[in-house]
Amino acid sequence: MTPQDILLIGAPVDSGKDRKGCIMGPDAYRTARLAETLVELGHNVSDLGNLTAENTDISEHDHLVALPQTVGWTRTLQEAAKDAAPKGLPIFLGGDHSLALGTVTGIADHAADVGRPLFVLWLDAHSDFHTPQSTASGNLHGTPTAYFTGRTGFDAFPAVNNPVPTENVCMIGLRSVDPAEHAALADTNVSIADMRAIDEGGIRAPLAEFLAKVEAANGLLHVSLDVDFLDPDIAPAVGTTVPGGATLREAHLVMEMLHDSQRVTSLDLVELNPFMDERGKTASLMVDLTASLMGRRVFDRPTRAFT
Ligand code: NNH
Ligand code: MN
Ligand code: MN
Ligand code: MN
Repeated sequence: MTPQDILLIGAPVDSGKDRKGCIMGPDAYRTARLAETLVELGHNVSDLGNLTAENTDISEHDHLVALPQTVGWTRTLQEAAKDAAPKGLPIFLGGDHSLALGTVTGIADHAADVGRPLFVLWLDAHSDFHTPQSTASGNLHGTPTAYFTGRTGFDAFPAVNNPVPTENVCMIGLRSVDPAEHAALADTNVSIADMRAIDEGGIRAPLAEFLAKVEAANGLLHVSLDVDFLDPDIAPAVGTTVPGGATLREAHLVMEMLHDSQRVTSLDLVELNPFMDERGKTASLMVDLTASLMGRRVFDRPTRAFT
């Protein structure tokens, strides 16, 4: 396994929805021994500590939750992502999913700097494809995929210099998509494997197809892992649980395939709400999944058949 330079970047973003608690996410990952686990796998790990959101002079919005704070986080995280990407593999320790407004657009600027296309794998129960106008909840954690693909309506936010083409985005695990998102996604080339597709054909095929595209284009790959991608029985520490999520085995297979691809260049771990966890089990599972992504395995394949 090739050792990598991994940068842990704490992003205790809690402004993307009403329910509080994701502010504790970065320290829960530290408590669950994320850094030590990655070091044991042979990687070089630097924990850069936690970021704080830039102040803005934007006013509160009557429908959107905490708009000024989320715009501030977006600015901070764009800069942090752009700074970190040339130095190694950044892992953004969330924080709610609104952090991806900043991480993905910052990484996209980096990709443009190095002249490589950026691909995004969105592992989530939700598509997060709302604009600030279409969101019914006003929760901006439901908007990052719309923002980084260049949809209009994000006037309060920094202009997106390098939108990610929708054909470079793959969403796996969807089972809660609002009508406005559904309608908007129909006009895009986003690849989608919802839970029905996974039930019928398995989780391997859509991911393999997407990874082949990344490989063919010599792309960078950003992975955004929302805790609610996972079934709430195994990952209860999230505000928006949706039954029928990915199993432990499906999730580990995704991570192992991502490792085998050697394509992942940045990662978000988002929506962990430690206040809702059961004896740290969700935080520990997220650390285990990250370990699989970074090379932990039981056997090198192919496993020898016992005769
Ligand atoms: N679609 C809903 C909304 O916009 C839920 C989004 N919640 C998430 N996204 N947890 O991953 O409010
Ligand atoms: Mn700037
Ligand atoms: Mn999400
Ligand atoms: Mn979600």
